[in-house]
Amino acid sequence: MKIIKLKYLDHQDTGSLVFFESLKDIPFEIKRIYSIQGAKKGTHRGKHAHKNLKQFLFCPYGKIQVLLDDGYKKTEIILDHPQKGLLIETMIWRELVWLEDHSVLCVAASDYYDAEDYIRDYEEFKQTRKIR
Ligand code: T46
Repeated sequence: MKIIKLKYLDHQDTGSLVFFESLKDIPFEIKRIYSIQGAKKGTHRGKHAHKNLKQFLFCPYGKIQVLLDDGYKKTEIILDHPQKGLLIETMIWRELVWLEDHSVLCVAASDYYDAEDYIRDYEEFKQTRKIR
């Protein structure tokens, strides 16, 4: 897990611009981008790990709690500023909680969608972590 502070250009009258570039600001080639919007405060998502996928998360609007677990240690990150990005490496269990209505989650992923890459059972995750 790594927090990456994104570049930010603030224009007082026309808003602010945040950006990042593949292989420059984040350490992988981006193959997929997705976003989650319209979720209410208290929404829980995630509850899985990825075998090979790396992801970069940021929250351009609102506040989202990200709970990370490497099988040994648990960490909590709050995404509450557009400049604050979170890099999640492979084999990290994650859970996300929406702390404000309509918070937006944006994700850049290192690979195309693959349902087989998910581990959605926590005990299976712990076991796989031990042997890796
Ligand atoms: C993650 C967290 C942060 C697709 O068909 N293509 C996609 O690119 C994605 C991301 C999802 N889907 C389908 C798979 C499920 O049928 O959309 C449905 C909902 O996905 P999921 O339950 O995995 O949603 P989240 O919010 O729990 O997890 C997502 C990502 O899947 C996951 O990789 O790390 O956001």
